[in-house]
Amino acid sequence: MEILAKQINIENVRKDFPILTRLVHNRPLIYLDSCATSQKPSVVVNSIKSFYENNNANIHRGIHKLAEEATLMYEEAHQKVADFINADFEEIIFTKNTTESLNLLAYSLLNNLKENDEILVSQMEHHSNIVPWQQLAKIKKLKLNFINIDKEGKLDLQHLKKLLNKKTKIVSVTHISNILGTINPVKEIAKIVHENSSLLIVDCAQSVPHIKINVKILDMDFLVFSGHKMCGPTGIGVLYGKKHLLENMAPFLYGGDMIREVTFKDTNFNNLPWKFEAGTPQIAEGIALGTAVDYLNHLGMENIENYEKELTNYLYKKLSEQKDIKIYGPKNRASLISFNLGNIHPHDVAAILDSEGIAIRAGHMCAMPLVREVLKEPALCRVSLYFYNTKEEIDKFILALDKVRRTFKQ
Ligand code: C6P
Repeated sequence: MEILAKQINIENVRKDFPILTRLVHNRPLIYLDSCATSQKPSVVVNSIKSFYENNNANIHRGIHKLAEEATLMYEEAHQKVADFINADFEEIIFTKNTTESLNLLAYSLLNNLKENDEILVSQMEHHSNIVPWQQLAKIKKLKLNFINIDKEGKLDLQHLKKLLNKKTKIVSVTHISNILGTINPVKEIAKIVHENSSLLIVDCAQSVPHIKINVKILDMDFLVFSGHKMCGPTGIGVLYGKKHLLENMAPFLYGGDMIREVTFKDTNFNNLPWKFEAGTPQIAEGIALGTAVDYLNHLGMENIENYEKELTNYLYKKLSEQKDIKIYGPKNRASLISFNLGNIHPHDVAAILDSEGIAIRAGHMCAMPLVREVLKEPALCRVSLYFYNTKEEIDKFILALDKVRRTFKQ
């Protein structure tokens, strides 16, 4: 097996992921669907097992030993996530996933908006960054506008500038498109948005797992991501917000743990971040997310980024050599490629590849408006890579496309 970047010892890394040795339809699994969810290293799986076997208790409630341990572990996980993106402890709220983080923001921020205020999102958003705004805009009689993308699949910053006006209160865009692989220039967008005194939310579901994020440098007001796409378990997500903004926002959910004092008449809310974490949270999942962060730090985010860049360039070259393949999105991209193979339906492509043990995603990838209304396609195929993939897997995938062609006589 060829070792690409010196810093990532791919043979050792793959040993950390037991699932990568399993067979699918009697073939070695080739997992090319990490954008949907990443695989989990043993340390993360063991972290959940160990918590339940050794430390399980509710947090912020008991004064017994187990409760103290669980609380400490859960709070330490917040600190690890905060350090990972250069935020402060109070600025990290654990949610269920990116979707819940965006809903929290929509419900909480829209409280303060008035009729005809405007929200801007882009044409390349995932449903989770469209539907909450769309539905609440209807109820509150707000306007939702969409920033265009250009022919190459990049965000049209001139159009963003044109759309911004005094009524624009919130701009919410993705950092990396889960369809096009476009990497949006967040720092530049933050400058433009802040010059208009609007708030900037960035959906980092597809960036935090792959590239080093520093909230102080990028200067977004809020950032959201999911633990399960970055080696963590499902059921745990993150909302980062600048402290002064979170302090002035109303809670999204009300109940236990998010309060300081409750009387029959009224309630005082807890300090950050707990004001936004009502009820018993995902304790084991939060702690395991902390372990995932340790694991990524141990590999080094820069090493991950460099290795994935090399793999992506290789995949892009191989796919572009095939005359019947149409690639969507810019050449300079994140580690995912959406494509179509001749006139073969993406579901058929994915099904034949699956029979070869190769997992890709096919469909609209939860970005129906982009796929149908902008790209004018019913569906797409998508290969998405992570640091545990290899060039050899890419070669096998490219070879398997011939089987698809033979099956459909193209
Ligand atoms: N995209 C994909 O296969 P959740 O489901 O809440 O963890 O993540 C939602 C989400 C939000 N934004 C972006 C840019 C995303 O890519 C996703 C999840 C997966 O592309 C599942 S649809």
